[in-house]
Amino acid sequence: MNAKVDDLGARLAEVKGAKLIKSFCYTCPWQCPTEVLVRDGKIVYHKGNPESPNNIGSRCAKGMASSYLPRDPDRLKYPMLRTNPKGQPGQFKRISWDEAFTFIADKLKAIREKWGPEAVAYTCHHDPNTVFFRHLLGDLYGSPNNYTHTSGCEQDRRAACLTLFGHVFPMHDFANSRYVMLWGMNNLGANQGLWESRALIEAKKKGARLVVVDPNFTETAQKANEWVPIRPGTDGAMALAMCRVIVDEDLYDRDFVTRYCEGFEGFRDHLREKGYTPAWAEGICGIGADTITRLAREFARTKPSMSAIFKGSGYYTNGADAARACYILNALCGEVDKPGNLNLKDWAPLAAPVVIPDSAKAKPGKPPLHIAMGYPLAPDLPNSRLPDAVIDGKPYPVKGLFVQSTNPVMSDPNRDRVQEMFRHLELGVAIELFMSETALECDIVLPETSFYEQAEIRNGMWLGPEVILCQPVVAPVGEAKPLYEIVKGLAAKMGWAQHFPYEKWEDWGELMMKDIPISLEELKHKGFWAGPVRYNRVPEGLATPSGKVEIRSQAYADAGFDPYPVFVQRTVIPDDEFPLQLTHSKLSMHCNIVTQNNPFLMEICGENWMEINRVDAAKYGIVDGAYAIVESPKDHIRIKAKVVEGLVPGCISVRHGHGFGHWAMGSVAKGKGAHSNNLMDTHTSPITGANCYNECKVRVRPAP
Ligand SMILES: Nc1nc2c(c(=O)[nH]1)N[C@H]1C(S)=C(S)[C@@H](COP(=O)(O)OP(=O)(O)OC[C@H]3O[C@@H](n4cnc5c(=O)[nH]c(N)nc54)[C@H](O)[C@@H]3O)O[C@H]1N2
Ligand SMILES: Nc1nc2c(c(=O)[nH]1)N[C@H]1C(S)=C(S)[C@@H](COP(=O)(O)OP(=O)(O)OC[C@H]3O[C@@H](n4cnc5c(=O)[nH]c(N)nc54)[C@H](O)[C@@H]3O)O[C@H]1N2
Ligand code: SF4
Ligand SMILES: [Mo]
Repeated sequence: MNAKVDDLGARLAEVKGAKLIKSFCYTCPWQCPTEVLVRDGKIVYHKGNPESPNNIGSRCAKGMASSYLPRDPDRLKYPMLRTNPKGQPGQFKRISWDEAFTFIADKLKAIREKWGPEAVAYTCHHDPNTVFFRHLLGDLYGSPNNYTHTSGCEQDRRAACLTLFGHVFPMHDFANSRYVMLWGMNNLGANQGLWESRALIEAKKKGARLVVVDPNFTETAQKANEWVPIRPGTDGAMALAMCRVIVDEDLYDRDFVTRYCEGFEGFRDHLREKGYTPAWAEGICGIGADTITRLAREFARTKPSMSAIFKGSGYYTNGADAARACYILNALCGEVDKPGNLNLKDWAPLAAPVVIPDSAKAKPGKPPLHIAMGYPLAPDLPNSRLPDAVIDGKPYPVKGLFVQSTNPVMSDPNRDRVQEMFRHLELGVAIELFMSETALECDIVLPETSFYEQAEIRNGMWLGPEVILCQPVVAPVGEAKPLYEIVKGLAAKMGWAQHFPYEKWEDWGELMMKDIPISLEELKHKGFWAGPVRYNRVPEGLATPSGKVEIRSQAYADAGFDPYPVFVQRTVIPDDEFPLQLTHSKLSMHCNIVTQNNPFLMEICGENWMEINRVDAAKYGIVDGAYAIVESPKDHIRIKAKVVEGLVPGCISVRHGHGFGHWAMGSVAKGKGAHSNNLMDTHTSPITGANCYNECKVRVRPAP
């Protein structure tokens, strides 16, 4: 007891008088603003920024545990150059930054000379400061292939939002909603953003009805008024049938669809011609026609309401139109961008951190890969098709690849093919915190600083326009550099030093802030700038080709698809030999791949597992808590089983499959849990180019 009191006293003394620095957390993509207390170059305490409208002072366990990052002994400390041939586990030697920049610049010049600038591509996930690389590789080098990792993430949702609303990333105004229908969105598991999750719970306390459509009885489903246990990959059928009820029973908002929607009448005819009725959908999704009809009536009659998706339907090849259909429910009922709806958030007018004159800009000679690959509607690179370009030269050869803050060997489907891809590159560069599985396949590995060691200014993920600031609070680990310094060093070797003239981060920070109502100094003091939340932007005209909500999409028609959403079956259907459908969902205590080397989080959740329904478990001899073998036509994994009641029979759910089973990364992460991404083949959405992680059939048996 006394020891504890003494510890507390010592802790308080440490915190008292420490310097408070406003920053943000980047452990997951939701970037909660924070306050970090620093003393003698060490983080002594940190918490959410109580003034910020997003997280209002709170942080999740992942965020709180994240201050381990700058102390993690497994972090990369120096640039490393490969010393052995590719195809074997990489061996590396330490080199200087100058050698690293020279090596990369020489390769970049050689590739441009021989293959053209488009033969170099860039992908990232958590995209701290990626904007600097875009100026270097895009504007100056001339590659049109600067991408993020969206095809591994919410590519279908993004495409649906762009098509319908001309908006890339609507937020969710749960707080004001009376009826929330979530399609495979597990806010209380993968906390979509603390403030959104909190707003959802608050709305529910105030009496909003929450309906969760998900094959799994998730953390969010457990808190819902109703769980709709849909069969995997069938959301499109159910949403289209709900649309049909709303149209046939005259429950739609006539004024809204007439004034602000493109193609309502055509859609009504389309639903009837295709026979999209609740009775038809029942046979596909396993939800009774009477339930579908009732949900449609409830949704249309309760206002304000919201139908929202994130990743759930996007795990399948038919996910793009499922996403469109889920969102059209909002449009039919006139529930778009009003309080309690999807919010077509304004972005803060952040300027570029560097100014490249037009005269210095290179002109790309070829279209970007996603266009050349035949995915004109893809909002980002169909990255599981990248191996086709690298290995087979289709649609054109890619010879150089930068991967920053992304670990595609772990996170993309079909690991074998992704590893094979890296072995065919003339230049593979990983910009990483750890010697990741992907870094192991590269020629050169550059250590980047973590968000505790660098600055960044970016748009925040809140309803209103918001600028958030990340400030360096501790010294870089080893010789790690922030991306803006890496770009500057590389630019100098390429002969473009004059375009990156900053000496310190505040120099580019000032430039970015020039159109924001507060100065950089004020931003440092406050940590964020938030503008007013706005609603009702639909009458102002949207950023779609027609300016309206496009229920009918000409862009789809031009690309050879039905201009209205249709339902087709997913690609991989279980059979006698592989009778179960593989599905995935994320864990509350981890975020993707970035958290498994954190000993605190690993103590709470040290391995992943697969969930299986009691009926299937009995059939295949699977015992709760024991290990099982999950086998697909391609590979198998050994994973702990959890026998549950709440999972649709006929499928299993692997929790956080891509973030466990590390064979590299760090000493804490290595060897824990199972990695499911080599079970599946490459399946890509024909419309958006999204990776389809659940297009996979499996069988299970007890592990020997
Ligand atoms: N704690 C935590 N937070 C995170 C992350 C994390 O790893 N951990 N990751 C972050 C990232 S990168 C993202 S993209 C988001 C993801 O946020 P979510 O999309 O909410 O997360 P997932 O767990 O992928 O949720 C997918 C859900 O879809 C369900 N599902 C599977 N197939 C179907 C189907 O056919 N139909 C329907 N209706 N549902 C289906 C799964 O059972 C699962 O519950 O979360 C972010 N936040
Ligand atoms: N089977 C299956 N696979 C999936 C999913 C699934 O549900 N099931 N979900 C998909 C989803 S939604 C996503 S978003 C992707 C995510 O997968 P990825 O795009 O690979 O991204 P992350 O998992 O966030 O991070 C990968 C790497 O970034 C490094 N890193 C972390 N912070 C920093 C930093 O500040 N700087 C640098 N340079 N590196 C850093 C980490 O060490 C890690 O190796 O995975 C997808 N893969
Ligand atoms: S929700 Fe994400 S950004 Fe916020 S504290 Fe948790 S890990 Fe950090
Ligand atoms: Mo994601």
